[in-house]
Amino acid sequence: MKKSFKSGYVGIFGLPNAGKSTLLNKIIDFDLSPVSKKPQMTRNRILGILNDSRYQIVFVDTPGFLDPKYKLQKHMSEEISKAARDCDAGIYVTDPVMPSQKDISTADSIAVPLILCVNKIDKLKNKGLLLPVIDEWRKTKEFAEIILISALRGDNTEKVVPSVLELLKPGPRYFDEDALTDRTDRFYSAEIIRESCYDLFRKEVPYSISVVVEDFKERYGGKKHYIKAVLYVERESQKAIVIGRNGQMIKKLGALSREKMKKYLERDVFLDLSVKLMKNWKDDSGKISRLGLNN
Ligand SMILES: Nc1nc2c(ncn2[C@@H]2O[C@H](COP(=O)(O)OP(=O)(O)OP(=O)(O)O)[C@@H](O)[C@H]2O)c(=O)[nH]1
Ligand SMILES: [Mg+2]
Repeated sequence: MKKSFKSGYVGIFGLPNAGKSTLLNKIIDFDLSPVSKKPQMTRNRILGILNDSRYQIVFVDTPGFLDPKYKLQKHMSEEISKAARDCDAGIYVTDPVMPSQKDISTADSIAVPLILCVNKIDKLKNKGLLLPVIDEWRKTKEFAEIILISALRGDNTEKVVPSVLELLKPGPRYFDEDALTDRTDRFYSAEIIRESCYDLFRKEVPYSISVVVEDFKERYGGKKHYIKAVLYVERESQKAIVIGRNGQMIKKLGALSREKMKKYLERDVFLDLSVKLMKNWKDDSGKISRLGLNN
């Protein structure tokens, strides 16, 4: 390996819904981390690895910062703290508006060198409105760089990696050259189902769902995957919503998830979904752990 080979862990931080996962997916050019219109999509740290002959950057997508109100959110906050502790540099993603006190204090709480990505600039008709926003951020914290981006459209996202590389030191390759993530296909299959739940269900329902893949097998010489997953809900009433009248909703959920899984796994998928009740799991550390959310 050449001496100048660079590597490092780079956390992607920000408030819920800022576009962190969208940015990660854009950088690694793969729909790895689930994205939703609704906040609090990401619950665990997700690694997205960018490989090149000159570097390996391990991006760490994190849940959005929030004040934890129940045990699951406490777990999400711990995921952020772990990522912040372990990374060499960070990207802070924010909306293209005047930063709130929460946004400022959150960015300030991260100790590693940070690049500020002001995201969603496609939403602004008048880019001049960004000048006071940038000024405000400059006053509050010293960033290694400020980049105005649209993670969704890919505007200026090509500037992110070169800026990150400026902050990284020579280092080893932590993962295989062809690795994209440290998580298994099994993990992502559960995430795809959860993402589809955010698409289909309203109000508190998607937040009350946890997905466990109980069986994940290759069939027909690897041509097809058999995936058996259970959706755990917190209340009996939610079970009825997820199943829907005559099983309509769970059928819809199965069809939507299966399409995304086929794309992700590049295989045909047989998906077996069921719904079970696990009372108030979101506020019970033991249950959160049994659901595999602590991994
Ligand atoms: N218009 C616009 N929308 C964006 C952009 N980037 C992300 N979004 C949208 O913002 C929403 C949230 O995106 P995510 O990537 O899930 O945000 P996140 O920060 O990972 O959210 P959490 O995981 O819940 O903290 C989705 O509907 C995205 O499509 C952007 O550049 N422009
Ligand atoms: Mg996310």
